[in-house]
Amino acid sequence: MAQTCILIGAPVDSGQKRAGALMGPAAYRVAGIAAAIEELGHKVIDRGDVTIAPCAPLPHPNPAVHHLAETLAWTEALARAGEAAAAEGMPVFLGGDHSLSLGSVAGMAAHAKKAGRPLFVLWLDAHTDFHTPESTVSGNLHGTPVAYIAGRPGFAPFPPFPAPVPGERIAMLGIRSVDPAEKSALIPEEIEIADMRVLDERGFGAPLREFLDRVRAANGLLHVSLDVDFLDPAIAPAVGTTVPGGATFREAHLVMELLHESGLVTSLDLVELNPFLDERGRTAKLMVDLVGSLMGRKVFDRPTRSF
Ligand code: HAR
Ligand code: MN
Ligand code: MN
Ligand code: MN
Repeated sequence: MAQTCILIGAPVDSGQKRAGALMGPAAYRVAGIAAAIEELGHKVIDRGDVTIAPCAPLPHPNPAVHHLAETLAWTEALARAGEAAAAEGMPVFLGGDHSLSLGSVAGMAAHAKKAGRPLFVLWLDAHTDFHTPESTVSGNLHGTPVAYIAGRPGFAPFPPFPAPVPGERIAMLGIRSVDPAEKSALIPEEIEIADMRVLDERGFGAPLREFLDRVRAANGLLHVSLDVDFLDPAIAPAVGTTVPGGATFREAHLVMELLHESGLVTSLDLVELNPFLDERGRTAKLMVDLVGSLMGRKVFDRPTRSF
């Protein structure tokens, strides 16, 4: 089905300390993201980059937390831009570090609430990003969005999350780096975590299909958040937080192909690309290629599962 994709540049780099993620939106455009989507028969509207005004510093009781004011400003600006875009098509957020999902998913949650449909979130990441600003040790707020989305307390001065997503509507794939405070907070949650141990044994297809079946049964909206470090660093070096043992080229494409076949994806984040760390654009190009699979590129024009 032809879609209208709304590209939203989110040059956010306040959620971590390594400079360069703010070049992400430009790198995706240079790598041809619009053409890759259009050649599959979809319409693309590029809204350009969201901006924020200069911010006065905001203190936080956890002294590790840094760039709180900027991250808060991005959250509000991206939630607004995202909610507006969701009314017109499928928002695609071009990041920017993963703190942008504090805003992108807030916008999708507000949209889902108005539409009277439940929002589901698929987190494709090496990390669980389940810290709160109070629990983070690094102070990097890119490690917090899932906790915000799930409605964990401890996010002041961020606005309350519009409609917190219960754990059973969140799934994580690719997990292989979790901090102790995140682990203990995740234990009572019903978030489905397919870590690499599970994926080595079951593959990516079965756990993903189980989650997609639940989204379909609930007539849900589905937000996909794709962190570059979901991928193995051997194929995707352009990220500040590489963790060995990630998804291979084929595994990542399978995930995207299954998402396409499901017809359920209503919004997408592309996060953590740091073009300054890339090798001749290969990571940006791979991410664009994966978006192609998500939007329907296939070898033959028939569902692969009919084989
Ligand atoms: N858990 C670690 C921290 O909070 C690492 C978080 C890294 N997050 C990302 N996005 N790169 O997933 O600092
Ligand atoms: Mn992440
Ligand atoms: Mn990550
Ligand atoms: Mn970090």
